[in-house]
This record gives sequence, structure tokens and C-alpha cells, in this order.
Amino acid sequence: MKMTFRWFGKASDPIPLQYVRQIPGMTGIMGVLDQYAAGEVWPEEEIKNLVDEVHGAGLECEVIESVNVHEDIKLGLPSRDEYIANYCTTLENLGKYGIKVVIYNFMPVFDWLRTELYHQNEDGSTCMYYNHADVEGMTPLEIVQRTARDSGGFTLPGWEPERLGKLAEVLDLYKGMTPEKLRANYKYFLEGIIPTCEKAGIRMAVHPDDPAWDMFGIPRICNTRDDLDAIVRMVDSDSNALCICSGSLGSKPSNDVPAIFREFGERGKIAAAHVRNVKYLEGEKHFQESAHLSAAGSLDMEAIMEAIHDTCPDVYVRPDHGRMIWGETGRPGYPLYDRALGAVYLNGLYEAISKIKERG
Ligand code: DNO
Repeated sequence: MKMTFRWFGKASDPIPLQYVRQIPGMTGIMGVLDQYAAGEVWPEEEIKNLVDEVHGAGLECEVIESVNVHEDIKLGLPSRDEYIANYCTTLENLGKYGIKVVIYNFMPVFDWLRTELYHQNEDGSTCMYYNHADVEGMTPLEIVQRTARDSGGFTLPGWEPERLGKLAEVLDLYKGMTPEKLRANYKYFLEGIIPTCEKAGIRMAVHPDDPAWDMFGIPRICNTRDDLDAIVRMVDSDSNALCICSGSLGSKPSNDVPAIFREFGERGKIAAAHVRNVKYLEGEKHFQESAHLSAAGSLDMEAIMEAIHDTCPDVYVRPDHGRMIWGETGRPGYPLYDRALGAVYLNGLYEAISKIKERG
């Protein structure tokens, strides 16, 4: 297992790389060039600068999260071919600088979605929180505005202003979208990029829908075991792989997260993993992000780490979101302290599992 940390680049991440390196067991980052909008080519020089900088701090840079998929590709518009060609050029450029895994998602319009970014906990910490009842009373524009307002000036991954600027227009284009059409568009995309990935030595790792259900009547097709199975079957290639995110899949209590890790790990389909806990709250579609510890939430983190240990021990893992603790301020979901605690806890579980299994 390679423990990594999501890092947004010097210009936009308040956390210095040196601090990341000081977290025990940290091997590298999951990096991004978020100055480029979906559909744009990432230039070689910028990729080189990022990789050099990370190496200079004594860390690895083998995973990129995310290269976002242009909405026209998800919609299946004629312009998709041009965007797929650009995506391939970005992949070729990334491959030249040692990138091995690219995490992406195929969620229409919205990436992850929460109704509160700073939900107050009893202990004085804050966390990200979701209550579907609140979403039902809001328009998509209202939720975008609220998220932008509450994000404290930080660009949130998947909520880039240029992407959401044309929200009404994009939502309109999704009218009549069905899961079948979306799957067909997804397959077309994979068929367009996977040959390039194979040549460039890159594995694509799709991130599940977060939360794990349709939003605003637009279908989502990556949030159950069967959805993941359908995706890996769309194109049969080692480069067509998954990023299993325990918190995203885990938002739906009927998803057996450890079993999903175990199955797709055994099938050799997990290229990356986001590991965090969620706590189910009263009613349906109502949860908060909790500390990583099993006892703090609803997921069995030991069972998840054991599945990783047994089936995909070489995978890139990151402690996913964290709470804001000890007075830290910064990008919601991406603080230093609580993610560092998460990394150390997950490494601790892994060490214990390895040693107990070795002893037999
Ligand atoms: C949320 C993240 C996601 C993820 C993308 C991958 O915090 O896990 O934004 O990076 O869905 O494209």
C-alpha cells in the first residue's frame, strides 16, 4: 500500500509539501493542475514543474486527481471527439513524467455534493454533512451558490467556477438523459482513451458518485457494485480500473464496502483508494463525515484495510476528507491535521493486519 495525500499545488494549497512529508508513512501525493478547465490540454511543462516540485520535497507523484471529463463527452454531443482527443494528449503528457494512475469521475454536472461544509460537531470540530431533505428544498443553482459562498475562497475540486458558470444551460442539455444513454456515452469515452492509456502506461481509476444516488433527477451510474462491474466490462483492459472510495460508496448503507474492496481487489481492478468513514444519521440519505476511526462512524475500517491488504496490497491509498480540528482553517474537507491522523490510523491498521497474518 502506498499512502498518499491529495495536494492542490503551491498556488492553491495552504499546506506546504514539507508538512505532508512529515506525516509518518507518507510516500507521495495525488496531484492536480486545477488551473486547466475540463477539456483543455495539460501542457508538458506544467506537468514537469509539478512533478519536479513534488520530487524536490522527497515525495512521489505517480497519481493525478483529477483530469475532469468535459460535459459534452458525458452528454454525447458531436464536439466530444475533440475533447476526447485533448484528453488523450493530456494522458500522453502525463505518461511522459511518470504518472501511473489518473483518477476521474463520470458524474453529470456535479462532482461530490454536501449541504454543509462546516457542520458543527459536539466536540467543537466541524465536518462536511449531507441531508437530502435540504437538497429537495433547493435548486441546483442555490446549492452551487451556497457551496461557493461557504468554501472560504478555496476552489473545491469538481466545483470549479468556469465549469458551473453555465449551470442552467448544462442542466437543460441533460433533460431526457437516461442511465442507458449515459452508459453508452461513457463506453464511447473509454473506447476513445484506453488505447492511449495502454501506450502511456496509465491506469484510469473512476471515482464513484458522491453521494451514491441520482441528483436533481439526472442519472448517476457509478454507485453500486453492479455499476462498477458494468464499467470495468465496458472495455476489457488493465487500464480501465477503479478508485474505490469508501465514503462515497459508503453513503448508501446497502453498499457492502469491504466486500466491494475485496471483490474488485481480487479481480485486479483497483488502481486507487480513498479511505474515510461516514456516520449515518437519522432517516434516509442523511450522513456526516466522521473521523477515520471505525468507532467514530458507520463503516468497518479494519475490514476495509484487511480487504486491501489481502487483495490489492500495492494500491495507492489516501486518507480522504478530514474534519477541521485544532482550530485549523483551509479548504473544506482537505485539512492537514485530521487527514494526517487518518493516514496514521490507516497505516496502523495495515501494520497490525500484516503482522497478525504473518504470524498465522
Ligand atoms: C472529493 C473527491 C472527488 C474526486 C473526483 C475525482 O473530495 O474525492 O472530487 O476527486 O470525483 O474526479
